[in-house]
Amino acid sequence: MANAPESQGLLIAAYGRQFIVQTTEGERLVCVTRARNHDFAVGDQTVIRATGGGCGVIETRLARRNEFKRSDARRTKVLAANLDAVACVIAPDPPFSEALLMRVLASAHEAGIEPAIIVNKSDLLEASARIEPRLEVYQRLGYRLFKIAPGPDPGGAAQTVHPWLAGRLTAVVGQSGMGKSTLINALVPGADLATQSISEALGTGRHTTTFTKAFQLPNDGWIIDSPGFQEFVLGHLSDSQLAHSIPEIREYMGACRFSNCRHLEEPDCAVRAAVANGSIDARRMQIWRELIGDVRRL
Ligand SMILES: Nc1nc2c(ncn2[C@@H]2O[C@H](COP(=O)(O)OP(=O)(O)OP(=O)(O)O)[C@@H](O)[C@H]2O)c(=O)[nH]1
Ligand SMILES: [Mg+2]
Ligand SMILES: [Zn+2]
Repeated sequence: MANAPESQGLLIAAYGRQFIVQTTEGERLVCVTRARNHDFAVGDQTVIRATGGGCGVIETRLARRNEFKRSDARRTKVLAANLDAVACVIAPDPPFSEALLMRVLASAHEAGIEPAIIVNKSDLLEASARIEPRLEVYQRLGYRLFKIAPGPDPGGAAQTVHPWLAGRLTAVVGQSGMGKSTLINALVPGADLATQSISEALGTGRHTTTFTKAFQLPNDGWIIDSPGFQEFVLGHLSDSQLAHSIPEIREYMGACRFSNCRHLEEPDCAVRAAVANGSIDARRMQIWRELIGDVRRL
């Protein structure tokens, strides 16, 4: 079918090596790629060739405006491309990892993508009260926070986040069990995503969502569901990119004795001085030490 006409489309879902592309005419095609070229992600603008029967081949993609990435020990993975925003979903229960949250925010910052923190399960009042002091740290740092309960109150959740999502391409990311798919079900009528059952939630961290998929929002814009993660390595960032991506460290840029100060053991470190006098949150600084160790290892 080498001479079937080419068309352009948005890559809206990735199931391993199979993709779904929505063409500019609104048709959805199940697509494969050419041999050895798997460099595609949800959010890519692709050039495809229909092969009949609702199928197609992705020939190439247009240059990306940005890439939202995470690494593991072996490689760097593009989770989604051409994003306007990344929403990191956390919840009071199961407990969220603040280290993972910081990593997601750093990765978004480095890619030039606007972040927000979505705090799910606000109906769990006692557990929510326990995480409140930590949330205030993030609010003070200037991050946008939404507190919602898409489980019991889908309508309220949709109303709260919709203005921020409207007209944009947003990826929803975070640990397993935080309620990402529950939120998308609240936002997209008919999305009908499987969510974790109570018995699974008590199990050993199994992920319910296993694919990355974009859904069209009713009032314009797209939202991407993604599988939960337990690890989010920033091996693709240099020490200085990492430092730039942490707002309170960025603020002290150039104030330490050494210009390449890593704020660990170095003498005359302005960042550690700020931690000592309480202007920088100590818990975040502890996570910083883990982060910089991570990058060095890779
Ligand atoms: N109490 C309460 N529970 C919620 C809320 N939102 C989601 N849940 C529950 O949290 C569990 C996990 O929800 P999911 O939407 O499957 O979580 P997920 O983030 O998509 O998980 P993965 O797909 O594994 O990454 C389910 O049992 C939901 O019913 C909420 O607002 N309040
Ligand atoms: Mg899910
Ligand atoms: Zn320093």
